[in-house]
Amino acid sequence: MPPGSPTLAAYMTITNSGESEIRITGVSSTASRSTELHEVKMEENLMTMRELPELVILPGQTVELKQGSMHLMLIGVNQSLQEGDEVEIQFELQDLPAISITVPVRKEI
Ligand SMILES: [Cu+2]
Repeated sequence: MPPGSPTLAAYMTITNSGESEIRITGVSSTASRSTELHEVKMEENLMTMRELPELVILPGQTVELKQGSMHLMLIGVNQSLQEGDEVEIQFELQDLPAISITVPVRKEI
C-alpha cells in the first residue's frame, strides 16, 4: 500500500478444486468503498487497467492475481488501515454461496 493512497491492490492465488466452473460475479471488502476485479493491459507502451465484469475459473484451474496482471482493486480505502491489519474480502459467486477470505495488509511490494 503506498502511503496516503486511497486505493489498494490485493493479490492472491485462487484454485478451483471442484468439478464445475466457478464464476466470480462481484467482489466487496470491509476496508473500501468499492472493490473491483482489474486486469492490466499494455496499450501503446502504457500500462492500463480495466475492470473485468467477472472471472471464470474452470475445474482444476488456478488463477493468479498478481502485480502486472489480474488483481483486486480496493477503491476508497479506510485511511486508518495499518500494515499488519486484516481486511475481509467477499466474493459473490454465481449459483454458489458467497465466500469470504481474510488478507493481511502489507507495504507496497
Ligand atoms: Cu487496478
